[in-house]
Amino acid sequence: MLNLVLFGPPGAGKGTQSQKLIEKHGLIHLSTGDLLRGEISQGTALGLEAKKLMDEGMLVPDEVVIGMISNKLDANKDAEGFIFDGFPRTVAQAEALDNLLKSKESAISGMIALEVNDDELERRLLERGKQSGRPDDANPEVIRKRIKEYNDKTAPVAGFYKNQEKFKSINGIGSIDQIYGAIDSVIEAY
Ligand code: B4P
Repeated sequence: MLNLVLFGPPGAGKGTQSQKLIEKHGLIHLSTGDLLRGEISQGTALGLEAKKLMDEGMLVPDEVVIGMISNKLDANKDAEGFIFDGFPRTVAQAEALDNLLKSKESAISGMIALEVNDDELERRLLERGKQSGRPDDANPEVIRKRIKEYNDKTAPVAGFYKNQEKFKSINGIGSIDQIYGAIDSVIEAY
């Protein structure tokens, strides 16, 4: 079973590369950002609560996203593996994921981190915001807040996987295909 964490700051290319990976490897794509946006578009109570935080560039509470991932793991018991995109985003989420997978006699195979500098992140997200209408991509202040949240709360998750010798970092600047090639050669080694 291949369980991959795709890691990196907002706009690093996690969602973009996940789409290519699921086509080739037949894994289930679990993006907490997409799941939360699904709740928002359905107008659920969870979605309404999440929207306020997401529009300000803040993280949604751990218990909310852990609950969503737990439900998805239960609903996909026969999966050949998962790509976790945008999760875990805190050390508490990483610990919870380890426990959820352990209870299913499984584990994370590895984390691949996409390295991209802040100026390029801001440029990409503002560009996406022009077409997507995502409120969190439209405003430079919110984008900077998201990058700060990443540095404060999410970056330490890399240490969690380094301690388990499951961390690999990749240059996230270049063409989408070049970056995909680099990710794929890491996966081949698992
Ligand atoms: P996400 O939906 O995960 O948002 P993201 O980090 O912006 O997505 P991603 O990084 O995948 O974007 P991509 O690079 O593909 O989260 C949104 C919000 O949800 C968070 O701020 C938070 O509030 C909440 N949330 C989600 N998960 C949570 C969790 N676990 N805990 C708490 N809160 C949570 O795309 C960016 C752009 O770059 C695209 O336009 C793409 O085309 C472009 N791009 C990609 N690769 C490129 C390349 N190589 N060159 C040029 N452009 C490229």
